[in-house]
Amino acid sequence: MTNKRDEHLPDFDALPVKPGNPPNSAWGLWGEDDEVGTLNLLTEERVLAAAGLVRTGKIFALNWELELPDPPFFRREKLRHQIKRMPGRLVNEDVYHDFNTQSSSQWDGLTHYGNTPHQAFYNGVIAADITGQPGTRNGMQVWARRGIAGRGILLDYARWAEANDIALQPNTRQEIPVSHLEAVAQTQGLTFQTGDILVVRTGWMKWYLEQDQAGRITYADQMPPQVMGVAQGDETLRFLWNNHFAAVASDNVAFEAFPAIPGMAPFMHQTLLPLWGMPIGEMFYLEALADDCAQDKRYEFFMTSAPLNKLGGVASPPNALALK
Ligand code: UVW
Repeated sequence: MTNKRDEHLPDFDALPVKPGNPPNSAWGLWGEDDEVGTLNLLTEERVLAAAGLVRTGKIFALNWELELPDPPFFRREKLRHQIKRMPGRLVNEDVYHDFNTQSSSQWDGLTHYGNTPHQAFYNGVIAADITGQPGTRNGMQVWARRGIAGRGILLDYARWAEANDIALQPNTRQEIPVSHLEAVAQTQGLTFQTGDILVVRTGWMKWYLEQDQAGRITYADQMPPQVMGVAQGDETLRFLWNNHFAAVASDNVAFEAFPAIPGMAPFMHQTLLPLWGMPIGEMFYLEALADDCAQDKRYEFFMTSAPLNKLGGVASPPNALALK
């Protein structure tokens, strides 16, 4: 699988960008003070080109219901919604209680995971820099003010696996290897481009939606949940970095297979977020988009996302749209 490279970016094996920085780190590539990481790849030219992918006017909204999954995983808070009725007026307001941005569809932001060996977040930010107060570093307000838009590409792994007699076990930590991702892209006629937003439909959410409430409770009771996802390890890191994706997202709980196995490949969150500044999207609702892509055989689209403008926010509902 070739990538249409149109600018000089270091290869994975040439990382770190600056000697002395953590291995595999891109710190400094977009400036010492940069707070948006690989979103820098969403240049005006790329956004403009991606907008040209809108041909039918169809819109696919990628947030899952805020009430799902139910119960949330990792014992995270379950959103409670109060409709506040204004006394004496025919007027209502929303009040959200226990709104944990990690409980449903989300972008993991650059303060969600640090890199444990180096005790640092993206671009060397340390825990003490993350205050949630004016001057706080790497918070969601930066992405929110910038906005996210570009060429989204869907790899419908679940459909490809079914067509290739590969049995899916979404409630296990079944790994999707790079060779399969590349085979899906080839089957779908996709060539990766620098700055693509990679969206992988693993089949996890389809499986989850088929479970009854008792099954959902049993599954969420596992600590941690077993989740099918992209394989952990250097081969995947090399694939993600060398294709220079601006962000990655999937329909599952962690993008990567979960949990990580101690002594085996490290949890990739600790590279993507703190070393590259690469947003990780989780539990994106991809079912309707995937059906449409299968129908018209177009797996590329204009993708937009407006994260919550919250000072110091760690994560956000993606509020992402795929426009075709
Ligand atoms: C995991 O760490 C598994 O997922 P999240 O990014 O939601 O914390």
